[in-house]
Amino acid sequence: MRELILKTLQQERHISGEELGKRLNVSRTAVWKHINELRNRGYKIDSSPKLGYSFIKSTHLLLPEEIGLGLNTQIMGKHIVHYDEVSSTQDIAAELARGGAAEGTLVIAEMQTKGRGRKGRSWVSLPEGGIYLSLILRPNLMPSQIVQIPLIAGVALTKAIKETVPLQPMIKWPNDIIIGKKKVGGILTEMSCEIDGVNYVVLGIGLNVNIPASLLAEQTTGIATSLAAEYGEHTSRAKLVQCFLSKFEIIYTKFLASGFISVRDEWKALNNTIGSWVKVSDGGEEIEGEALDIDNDGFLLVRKESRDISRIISGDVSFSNRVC
Ligand code: BT5
Repeated sequence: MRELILKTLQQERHISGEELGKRLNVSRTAVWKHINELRNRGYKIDSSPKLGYSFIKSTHLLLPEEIGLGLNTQIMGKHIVHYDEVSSTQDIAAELARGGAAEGTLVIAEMQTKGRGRKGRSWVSLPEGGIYLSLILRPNLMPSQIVQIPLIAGVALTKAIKETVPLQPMIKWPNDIIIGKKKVGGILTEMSCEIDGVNYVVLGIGLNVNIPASLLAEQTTGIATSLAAEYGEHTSRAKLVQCFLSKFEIIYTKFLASGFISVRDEWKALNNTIGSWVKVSDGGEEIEGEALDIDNDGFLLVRKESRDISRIISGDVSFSNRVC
């Protein structure tokens, strides 16, 4: 109902409580309660006896109604759960998934106290400046194919950023979004599975949007950047989330139907890894060589100095100045 009220308020310049109630088939008192709730959530809505209610300004929070309004997806983000603060959106989403939440359920928070990356690393999650979201997926895939999900999510996220802000982000294999040499976003995929099938996947996205460069530098030892630091202007996080969900839905549908091969060319067009001299470590062994290509399963192909080619499923990439 709040979403419908907002939509109507944004369409009309002014509207009385009575007319709003009539259109949405609720009482004037119910309208008044919803308007107050919207005001409490940061929306600016004026009211006057002559003109009725007037919509002045949206909230800056990533509220479900703010993301839902104008979202053109069929599955992704059709159910949204919003928190001001959580330990990690991944944990909440996993709990919901275990309880049977539908594919596309989105958990989003203004900040996280224990945001995490891969291999137990932490993700710096500052209040109201970033996007911290987890999306529940229920793909009919083998567990071994789940490593491809961060790759396709990277394509969706990079495309969404490019469409929203005049910047040139790139994907660093396997799960980083980079602008220049700094990291602006990261992707984390966690799953629950049996030997022969996947129960659910939680796809986590962290993106530094409106966080000042100075704050990030303090917290991430200079390796991170934000859209605001690069572009110099504030970006609507809600628009960016909408855009990501819509792009992700298209790419995910294609991926489920035809595999990573159907997204591979788009991935290649957006990545900064292939063609570079890289060191890839997976915690133990380190492989150094030229990143030649990504194969149809999402593995990175690295040609070592010995000319042998390694096929790498996951790891951390660092670049060296050496020319291939
Ligand atoms: C990632 O891990 O890049 C995946 C990050 C996923 C975060 C999202 S937020 C919503 C959801 N809920 C969660 O709890 N997590 C997901 P990894 O490749 O392991 O990179 C982690 C490394 O990135 C850290 O060790 C730092 O070096 C760096 N880092 C940490 N916070 C950062 C930030 N805000 N911006 C850029 N780099 C950061």
